[in-house]
Amino acid sequence: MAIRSGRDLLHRYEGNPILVLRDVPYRCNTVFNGTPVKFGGEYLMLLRIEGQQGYSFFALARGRDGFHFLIDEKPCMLPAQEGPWAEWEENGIEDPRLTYIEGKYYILYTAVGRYGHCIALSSTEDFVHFERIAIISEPGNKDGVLFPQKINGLYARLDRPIGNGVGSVWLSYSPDLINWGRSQFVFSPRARFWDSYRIGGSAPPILTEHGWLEIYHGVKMTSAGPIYRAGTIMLDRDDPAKVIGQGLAPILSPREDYERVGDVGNVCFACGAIVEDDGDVKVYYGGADTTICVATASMNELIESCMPNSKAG
Ligand code: BMA
Repeated sequence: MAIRSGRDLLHRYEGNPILVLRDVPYRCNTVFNGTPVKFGGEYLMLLRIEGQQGYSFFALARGRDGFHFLIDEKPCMLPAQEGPWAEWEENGIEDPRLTYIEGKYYILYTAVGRYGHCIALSSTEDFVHFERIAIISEPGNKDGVLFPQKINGLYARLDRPIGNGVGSVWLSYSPDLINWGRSQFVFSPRARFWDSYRIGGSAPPILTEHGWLEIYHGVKMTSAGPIYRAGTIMLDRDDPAKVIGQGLAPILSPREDYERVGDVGNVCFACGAIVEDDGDVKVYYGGADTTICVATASMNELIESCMPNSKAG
């Protein structure tokens, strides 16, 4: 497919941004990086909110159409300030990613504690009670996304450990979601490209007829600072360490004011997507670490973006 200059593959919703500071029913600094699910006939979104004291926690927003959301009166998960989790979470919890698997919703998120960033796992069945399960990485790892089904009998996740100063995306397996191993390299930043400086998983992988579609974020460093964009990569269905195809161009780049201007400018940071029955995909992302936005594409467009010869659909 031809790359049309100046146009992103994802189509922004004309009502963007869909959530901003004034939509939060209490005082805080920013709302951004939300992860969506469909639950009981509603769209729910687990959001990252940064409090005025400077660290982040989670809140829940609810809506009927995937475009209009109301944020609950109170946060749903605060970083532990005492007890065994405090050392892992006392500086905040960030960037949740929700995956439904075997009757439960699992949340992989970044726990920011006294040793740095780790990947943490919590779960919920009802979005009222949230259960902390385990810290599932050592410090220096983030962007954990859980696959929505077992692969060859094991749970699987992508993450982004920093090795060698460069963060690459890796795949790991687990028999119980707590003990992880068999780690394998998947992909790295690409020199010269829009994702040359940093990469990381964004949305939990989506199963397609061609394999696992991963919407990831890529960062280019410029003289004015980093630019965060979204892109696509296709991973083998049975062995997701094998890359089947990767888009040359991003599917979303910061262009609108709400992506350019904010606490961290020039950021489109996706944390999840909803695949609708008609094949439309709604991708939810934070704009400039200050707003929540949504943009859509058809599943076929997303597949073609990373597999130009697939003739998807
Ligand atoms: C990443 C994460 C995201 C954030 C992005 C841009 O490293 O911290 O939460 O949106 O940077 O600041």
